[in-house]
Amino acid sequence: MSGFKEGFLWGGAVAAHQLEGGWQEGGKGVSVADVMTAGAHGVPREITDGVLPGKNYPNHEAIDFYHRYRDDIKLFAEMGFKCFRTSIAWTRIFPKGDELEPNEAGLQFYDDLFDECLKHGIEPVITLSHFEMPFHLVTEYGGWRNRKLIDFFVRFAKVVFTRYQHKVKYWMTFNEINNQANFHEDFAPFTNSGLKYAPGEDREPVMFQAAHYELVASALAVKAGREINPSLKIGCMIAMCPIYPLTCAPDDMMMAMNAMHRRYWFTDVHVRGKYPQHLLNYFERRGFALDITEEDKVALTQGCVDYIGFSYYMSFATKATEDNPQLDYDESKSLVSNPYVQKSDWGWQIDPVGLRYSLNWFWDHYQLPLFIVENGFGAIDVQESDGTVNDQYRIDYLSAHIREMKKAVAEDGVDLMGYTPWGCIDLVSAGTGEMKKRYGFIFVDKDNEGNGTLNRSKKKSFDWYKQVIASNGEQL
Ligand code: P53
Repeated sequence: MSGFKEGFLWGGAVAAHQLEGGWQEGGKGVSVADVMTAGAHGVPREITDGVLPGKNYPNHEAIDFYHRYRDDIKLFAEMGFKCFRTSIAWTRIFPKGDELEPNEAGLQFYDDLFDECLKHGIEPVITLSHFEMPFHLVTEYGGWRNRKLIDFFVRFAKVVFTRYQHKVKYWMTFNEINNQANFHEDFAPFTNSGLKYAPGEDREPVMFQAAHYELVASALAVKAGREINPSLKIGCMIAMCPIYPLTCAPDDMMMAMNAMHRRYWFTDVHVRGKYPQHLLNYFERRGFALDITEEDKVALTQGCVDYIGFSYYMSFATKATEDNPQLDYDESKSLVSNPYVQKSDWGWQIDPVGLRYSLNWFWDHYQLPLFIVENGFGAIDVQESDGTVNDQYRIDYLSAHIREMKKAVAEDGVDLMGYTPWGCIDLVSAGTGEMKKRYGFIFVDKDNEGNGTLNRSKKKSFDWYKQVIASNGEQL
């Protein structure tokens, strides 16, 4: 017996901005993803002041899913997908973000998309905000540093919950809300929260403030969703990269514990509806005066999530150093290489056992159903002359992770709802903007410069994953 429950949600995951394209179709507004150029491993994506001529913005066309989704969903159905995780581009519904009335053409697009999924027996799993908030909310309001964004987000959430309540049961509020724990770099603050920092600005309290407004917005959305339809299941979405101590030295262990505190407190607030004491003490020690009202605190307790969605790609490691007596975690400086695991071409540490550990960690802490909504191997695929792609390395990566996931369920008793590998069809990388960092079971003919036919073809992993689903995880 594999241990995966009946109705286990096997599927695949994507996000609107990384595959749809059609960046100006149907009245869509400019999102934060539309003003990011292509980078590469070690070369950050440039965040430009609006859309500038002569720059390469890979998300504008992406893989043109906007026009090709019917054929793509047919391929997902052929693999036997039970569910398909994507996001609703906020800018299709509220092009600028602060309008009072939604854009009907955008709403209709997702009606059609969800109908197409349901026609094939595929259940849509929807993220509300996946690195694609309206750019207007950045230029006009300063992104999530502004409390007004709570209202804009909740309006958006209510509109889509109401409209799609009979088509979509599973929702998540903010994708990888905890990426912004890495506030020293520019990428996560901008993609998570539309934050651009002034030179020399004290970034950390701004990050905590933005995250707080998002957590309040998430809680209010959960509450509203339940009022609209009590059968909706609304979760959070956390980027899980468990942080190991480099050695068993007690200070290394404490450093790892502090690091986990600093990256995963977001889950405490989503699940328990309140801040952990260690974080409140930290705010006090650092003298951060945050705008957290009594009303906010009530809202947080009333919008606790139904399940925990999370991504898992890699584990991290850290160690204590003498110049850091308080053992504070700074994600841009505190990570060290783990000598026991291999790395991908993009330096991501490959650690299938870390997935079993993560499942247990979440389960031990929160006892809420878990949903692995991203996992996968970004790699350079080579198309043979006959068009095939022999991506055995991807099969090896995914099967090793599914084996560990199976142990977590069958041996450790974790409650797992489903598994949706990331980028089930090749798409634009979020971190680098590249096409060449591929995750798919389906190859898309397009390169980093935007050349290619956009034709789709099956990789070796396509048939492999089909058999995994058909056997409910027995045949790996
Ligand atoms: P890419 C960092 C660490 C873990 C997951 O990432 C991350 C990131 C941000 O890059 O993002 C998630 O495309 C995210 C997806 C993204 C996917 O992982 O950089 O939810 O949007 O595409 C893979 O290789």
